[in-house]
Amino acid sequence: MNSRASYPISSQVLDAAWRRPWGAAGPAENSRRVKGPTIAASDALIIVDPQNDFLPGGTLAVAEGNRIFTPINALSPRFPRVYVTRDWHPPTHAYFQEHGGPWPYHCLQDTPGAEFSPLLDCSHVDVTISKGMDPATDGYSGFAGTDLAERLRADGMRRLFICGLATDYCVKATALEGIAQRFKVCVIVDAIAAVNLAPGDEKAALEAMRRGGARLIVSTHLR
Ligand code: VGL
Ligand code: ZN
Repeated sequence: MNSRASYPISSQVLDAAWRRPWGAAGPAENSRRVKGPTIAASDALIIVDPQNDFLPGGTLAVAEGNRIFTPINALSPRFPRVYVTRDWHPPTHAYFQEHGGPWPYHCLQDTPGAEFSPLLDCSHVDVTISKGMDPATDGYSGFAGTDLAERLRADGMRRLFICGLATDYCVKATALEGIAQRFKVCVIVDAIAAVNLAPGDEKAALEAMRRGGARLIVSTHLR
């Protein structure tokens, strides 16, 4: 597969993602000597669903969700354009358990659970994209039913650096759809976190993104 050939470091980053070397103190593996991509004028940072309901205390909490904010807040001032998506559901959405779907109520429009986490520094966000409004589709991808692709193209963006929540749903769907939309896609593994309904979900999602052509990177490798 040429994704592997073009990105020789990717398998090391995948290993690092299982071992989770990033902690408060910062890991030896995150040495600046490792060369990651250099941020360019056509690079977009896409922050997926950094919302209260996906964080500890929320209705669909990702256990390790809060760890994404240190790397995200450090990166956002360095990108030429920053896009944030938000899950923005009507209560009638078919995938809520109340209507026979898989999920508890979360990110209902105009509720505190749908607000961005106070841990997110929003001062460098250029564009907010709302998704998941159509009650008939899952709306996991930031591209689903939105004008994200058009906005990115109009802004001259060609490569997407994806972070946020959750690895196994909206991050994965957004990364794979970004590739399908002909963008280059990098996923920042220390700036995402998984729901892990089943224990292997996170690993499977990372592998699916890599197989699909996404480059997995660590935030501190970016130059
Ligand atoms: C998400 C489940 C339901 C996500 C959104 O942001 O990953 N997951 N809605
Ligand atoms: Zn949702």
